[in-house]
Amino acid sequence: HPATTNHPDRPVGPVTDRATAGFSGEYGGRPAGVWAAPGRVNLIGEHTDYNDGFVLPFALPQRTVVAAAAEKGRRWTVWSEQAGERISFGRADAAEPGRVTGWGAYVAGVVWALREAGHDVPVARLAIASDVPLGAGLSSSAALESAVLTALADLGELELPLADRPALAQRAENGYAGMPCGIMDQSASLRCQPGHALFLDCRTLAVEQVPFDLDAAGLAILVIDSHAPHRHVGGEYAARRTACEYAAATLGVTALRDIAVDQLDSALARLDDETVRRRVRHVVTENQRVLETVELLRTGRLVEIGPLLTASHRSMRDDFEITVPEVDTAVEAALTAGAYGARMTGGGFGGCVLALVDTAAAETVASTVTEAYAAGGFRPPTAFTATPGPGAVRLD
Ligand code: GAF
Repeated sequence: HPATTNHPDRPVGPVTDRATAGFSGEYGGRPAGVWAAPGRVNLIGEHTDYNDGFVLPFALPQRTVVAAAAEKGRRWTVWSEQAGERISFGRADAAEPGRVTGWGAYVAGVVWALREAGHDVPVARLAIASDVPLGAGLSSSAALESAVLTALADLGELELPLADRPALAQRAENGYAGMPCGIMDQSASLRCQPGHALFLDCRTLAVEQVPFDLDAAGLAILVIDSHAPHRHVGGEYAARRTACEYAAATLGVTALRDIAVDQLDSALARLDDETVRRRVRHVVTENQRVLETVELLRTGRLVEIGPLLTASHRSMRDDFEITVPEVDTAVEAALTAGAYGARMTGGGFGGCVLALVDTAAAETVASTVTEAYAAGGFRPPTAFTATPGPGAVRLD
């Protein structure tokens, strides 16, 4: 993928080679296999997944790679290039959430979730390298879970249909790592296909691969990493989720998905808290924007999704209140520079902005954002263009 500006501190060499070399360096010999799972950007549909709603992510070219081999011992051993350390854990650790913490919790969590689901997980040695930026809202944790899950499923020849995998990876994160996320990121990392966005109904888990051929249309998605320090991410995320669940219970529905956009006003009239009303308005209108975006993409009207992206951003800013000045600045600067639409992507409170632009305009949009950052006194952003890549795969 053409980088508009390079990510700083990126290790040298292809990520696959780094994982394989890491395996040989740490354990000796060759891995039995190499697996990869991508980070994602979400085109539209934010904070809708845990409301049983709709999302439309696509897989990034940046991936997390696991080189691994089953082994006879009793402990899983895991080396991470990004963490610069090697950890190990046994069955008892993998049986009890909280015993492995930090980045290792995502690996132990996958072993835990698989075992809880009754699978005979092979003990293994793993070496992990990644190009997915950490803490940028591009789902580095889902990429890690998905790569490890895919590796262990193959090594153990586990009977595990693709459609069932995202829920297991999500369970690792909810139940072991302790983050109450929805199912979008793991679904994206595991189920996306090149050239397509993944339209996922988070209630039924039905998927539709929606064509999203940016190259053919002369368009690009510019991903701008705001580098805003993440503030209160975990607590704020959980608070949004609680507000949505409270609203659904008050309205007598299973989830906010059950409120259609033409029922919004009457639903709002039955809620007495202004903050809760705003949260509901975001979720209900956001679901509708996803449906409209999918409809446009099905008929190849890519440029026309721009206003929906921007409306999504304003809804996150004003109603869901999950943006920060850096991402608001990036969105407005991108629009000023001619983007068709722009929005923050991911859970919020920092992270990345995506902008739909003419390929030829990507550089200009990126530099306009950089200038706006300088004027605002923010740390410089970084940016790259992304086209939809593949979901989790075995590489070797
Ligand atoms: C984070 C979560 F992990 C997802 O499940 C989703 O809720 C997203 O925030 C917001 O749309 O990425």
